[in-house]
Amino acid sequence: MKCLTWTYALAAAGLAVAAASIDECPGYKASNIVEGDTGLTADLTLAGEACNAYGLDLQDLKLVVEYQTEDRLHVVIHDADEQVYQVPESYISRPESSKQMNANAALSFDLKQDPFSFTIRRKGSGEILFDTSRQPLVFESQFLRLRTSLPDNANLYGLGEHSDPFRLPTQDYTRTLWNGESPFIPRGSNLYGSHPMYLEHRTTGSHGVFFLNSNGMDIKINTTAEDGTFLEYNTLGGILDLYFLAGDSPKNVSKQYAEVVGLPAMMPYWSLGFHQAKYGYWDVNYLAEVVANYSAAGIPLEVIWADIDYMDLRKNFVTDPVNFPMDKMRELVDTLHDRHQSFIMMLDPGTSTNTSYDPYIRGLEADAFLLADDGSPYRGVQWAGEVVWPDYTSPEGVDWWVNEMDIFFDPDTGLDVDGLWNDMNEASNFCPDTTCDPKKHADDTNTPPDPPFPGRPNTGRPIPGFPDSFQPNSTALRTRASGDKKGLPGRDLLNPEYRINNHLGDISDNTIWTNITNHDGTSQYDTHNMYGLSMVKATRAGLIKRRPSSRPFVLTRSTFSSSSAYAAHWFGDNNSTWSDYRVSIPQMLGFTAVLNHPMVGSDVCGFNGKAEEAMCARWAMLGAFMPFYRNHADISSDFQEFYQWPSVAAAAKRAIDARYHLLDYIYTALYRASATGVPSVNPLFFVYPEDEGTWAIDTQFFLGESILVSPVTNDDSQTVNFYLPNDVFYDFWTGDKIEGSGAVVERTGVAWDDIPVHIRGGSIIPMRSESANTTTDLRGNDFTLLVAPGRDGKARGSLYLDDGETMDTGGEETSDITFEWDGVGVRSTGRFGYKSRRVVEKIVVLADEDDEVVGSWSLDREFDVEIRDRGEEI
Ligand SMILES: *[C@@H]1O[C@H](CO)[C@@H](O)[C@H](O)[C@H]1NC(C)=O
Ligand SMILES: *[C@@H]1O[C@H](CO)[C@@H](O)[C@H](O)[C@H]1NC(C)=O
Ligand SMILES: *[C@@H]1O[C@H](CO)[C@@H](O)[C@H](O)[C@H]1NC(C)=O
Ligand SMILES: *[C@@H]1O[C@H](CO)[C@@H](O)[C@H](O)[C@H]1NC(C)=O
Ligand SMILES: *[C@@H]1O[C@H](CO)[C@@H](O)[C@H](O)[C@H]1NC(C)=O
Ligand SMILES: *[C@@H]1O[C@H](CO)[C@@H](O)[C@H](O)[C@H]1NC(C)=O
Ligand SMILES: *[C@@H]1O[C@H](CO)[C@@H](O)[C@H](O)[C@H]1NC(C)=O
Ligand SMILES: *[C@@H]1O[C@H](CO)[C@@H](O)[C@H](O)[C@H]1NC(C)=O
Ligand SMILES: CC(=O)N[C@H]1CO[C@H](CO)[C@@H](O)[C@@H]1O
Repeated sequence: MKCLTWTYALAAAGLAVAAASIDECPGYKASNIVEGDTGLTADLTLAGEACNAYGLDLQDLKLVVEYQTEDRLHVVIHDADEQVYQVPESYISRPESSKQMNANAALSFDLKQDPFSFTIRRKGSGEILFDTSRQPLVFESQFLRLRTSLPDNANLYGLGEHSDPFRLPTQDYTRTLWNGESPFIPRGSNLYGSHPMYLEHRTTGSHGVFFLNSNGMDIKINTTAEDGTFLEYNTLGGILDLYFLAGDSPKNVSKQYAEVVGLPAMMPYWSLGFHQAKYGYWDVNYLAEVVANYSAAGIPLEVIWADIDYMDLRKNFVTDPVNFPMDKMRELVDTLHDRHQSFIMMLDPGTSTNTSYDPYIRGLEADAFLLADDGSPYRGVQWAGEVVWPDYTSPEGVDWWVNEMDIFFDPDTGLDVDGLWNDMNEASNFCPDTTCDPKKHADDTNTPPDPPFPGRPNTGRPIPGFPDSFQPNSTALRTRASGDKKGLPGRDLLNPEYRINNHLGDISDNTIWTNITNHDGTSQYDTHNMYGLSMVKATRAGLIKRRPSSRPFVLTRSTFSSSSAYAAHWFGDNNSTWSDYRVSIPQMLGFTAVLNHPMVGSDVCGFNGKAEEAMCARWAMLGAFMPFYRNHADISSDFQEFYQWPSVAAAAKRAIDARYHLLDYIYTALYRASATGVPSVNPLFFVYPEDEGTWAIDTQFFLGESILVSPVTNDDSQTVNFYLPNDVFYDFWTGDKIEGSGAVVERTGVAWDDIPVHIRGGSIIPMRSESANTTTDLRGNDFTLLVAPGRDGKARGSLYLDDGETMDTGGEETSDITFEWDGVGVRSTGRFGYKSRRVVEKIVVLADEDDEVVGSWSLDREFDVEIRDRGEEI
């Protein structure tokens, strides 16, 4: 192995190294620049005296630039020895590179040698998109800094998870990325997930920048007199691994990001139904009663959820023998299935250390858990009291988890669940900090103490002797070093000198301590933000093992870039307030449009606190137009099922009725997202990128690309002012035509069971002609095509059909049908692999006088139907 850099060697030898201020950091000098047809490499050398501001400056770095596709440029700056931690492929596999000839690329990379900086430009226009020249690069053992200059008041989106405006502030703003338990989704803070991806929109187009780095970080966005507007990454480690995405339409940025991190998983059809959950459904009878009460109220319920209440003393994989006895739970699940309803249960990562708990004993034998420095399982406190946590990145951890799922969810002897819910996976630890004694803390907080903890053989906590990590070459020119990319030795993994702005305090507070080593030799310090990602990968694997041909459904609280390939996401423990009702829209837009996460939603009516009737009615309607639609509340909150208030029940019925009419339209939007990476829900500027009036809007959205939703957002109000782009729209409820002029429209007297929804002219919406009480019944209904002609008199739309549940049919048994209206008739073309017995039974053309034609057009093959007289239209 090569020598460490000199400063590093000094410090490792215990010699004092002087620290200077960050402003005195010398930057780097580039040399040995080798340009090839598909990229470039260079050596970077520290350009002066080390500043050692928040760690030790690394002397020698390598720059590797690769033109990966026409639209994607990859820039990596890593330590020459490749010892510094890099995100392992086991979490996120890297995209294929087609190794584009530099000459064909949409972006260009230019380098300044001394001091080293670089710019990314759009070829053609020469417009600069990213420019690091205003500040020297800092690359230290526990701190990296890179700043890019931006246009004044840049339009930036993404960098989730947060509860801030969709278009991010450009003044005095810090986006901290460090996954943590975040009750009440505080504004301006780190929340449950980390996605270092932003989209910037300009009059000249959109581009994206994805920083593939899992370390804790502060991303500072600010505007100062000297420097104008800038964005600055301040991260606690890892390497600089940047993907530049050329766009230039906003939607193309979304697709290009999906190409990097992977396409989202397709959801089962049933998961688009309405879901009900609550922490505090205290026995199996109660679950059944909620289901029955929904039926009695005539409100369609698709899925009932069991929170941790079902567990025996809050332990995964065991039901409470008194309140949720297994035989009765099995009966519940069978009954739900007979009624065409589904059942989802919670699984937390924290695993009880109770010695009479078989899953724990099996996990110990399997070496499934994260280990402390003495080789015993690392312990903390979670719902089950003293717990250990699986290492989901290790084969031992995954196999153990999948096996426990196999046993507990065995359809013949256990619970035949339809989907799973992964919570507390940031990971949350009720031990507040590194002074916490888990047993004592569990005692003090009245979590029953466990019997004495058994010793287990000291495995020596080895850092496994991996061969040089194999990575798909990110450039043909890349040279490989001897390092294992698992992290520099000698770092302070608990208290790095640079303090990120974590709302929970130190980086080890309320989570798995960051000095814990994973089975693969990496540290929680580096991989913390991906714990939830590793958990959902294992949970999905477990679901696939038990039903290999069924599309799994997993819901997760914690996410990282690429989680959508495995799970849906809800926005965590919000509050029952108007503010959190409103903020669910920017939260959704961040995830669907920028972060490649199409299946998302918030806890409808709010999780914490008491839901007010009027707010819950509004939220019931808004939630129905979001991809994931679930009412959920805390144990300490009042019951807030929609049937609790007549007005809310009325709103929910109307909303669910509309949602179910539109369910195949929504399903098609999710299919499109999973097949191509385009958003399931679009901000207005994704559809009207040139209209500046749309850029900051985050109280309205397009479900898919054609359904404009403009809810009342003010507290207790019946008035809404919403923006209508310069285009033609049709009221979804009445069919009335309304000409938009790129201005705000006021709507008063919006009843509690109403929500303004418009169809964008130029669209054809495939709808089920009738709604139903379950999605199974819904699939038995025929279709109506709603044609909403645009200003040019034309319209188009599409419909994706499959059986709703089979995995990977390879497209053969699916249909993807395009409908086109030319002013005279509707024509259908496309792929017709799904043999449906349902037909299009009606075509309605919205106009000043609606045309309506009844027939029976098969969805198994093309049709061409004339609706208006050829002479009648222009
Ligand atoms: C933004 O810049 C101002 C002026 O220099 C400074 O006072 C403030 O701390 C900066 N904010 C952040 C988040 O860095
Ligand atoms: C978007 O990407 C497609 C290729 O996927 C390309 O044909 C099209 O020109 C791009 N459009 C814009 C506006 O970037
Ligand atoms: C179901 O409805 C009955 C009758 O209104 C009510 O007494 C009961 O509390 C409800 N149960 C649940 C679980 O909501
Ligand atoms: C992590 O830090 C804690 C608190 O200082 C210490 O007790 C523990 O031994 C350390 N664990 C490891 C694995 O280094
Ligand atoms: C361990 O679990 C068993 C079975 O649920 C329970 O009876 C016992 O009280 C638990 N022990 C502790 C220390 O919590
Ligand atoms: C990576 O590059 C090296 C050096 O050019 C070459 O020997 C190796 O075959 C490449 N591997 C792949 C997977 O392209
Ligand atoms: C949560 O909402 C309740 C009303 O339901 C309110 O009283 C409380 O102040 C809110 N808490 C926070 C932290 O916003
Ligand atoms: C749904 O169920 C209610 C009773 O719970 C019934 O009145 C209604 O007709 C059903 N709707 C459909 C479409 O089957
Ligand atoms: C904790 C938190 O973020 N609370 C928010 C709740 O809603 C109010 C407005 O109603 C916000 O001002 C708070 O920031």
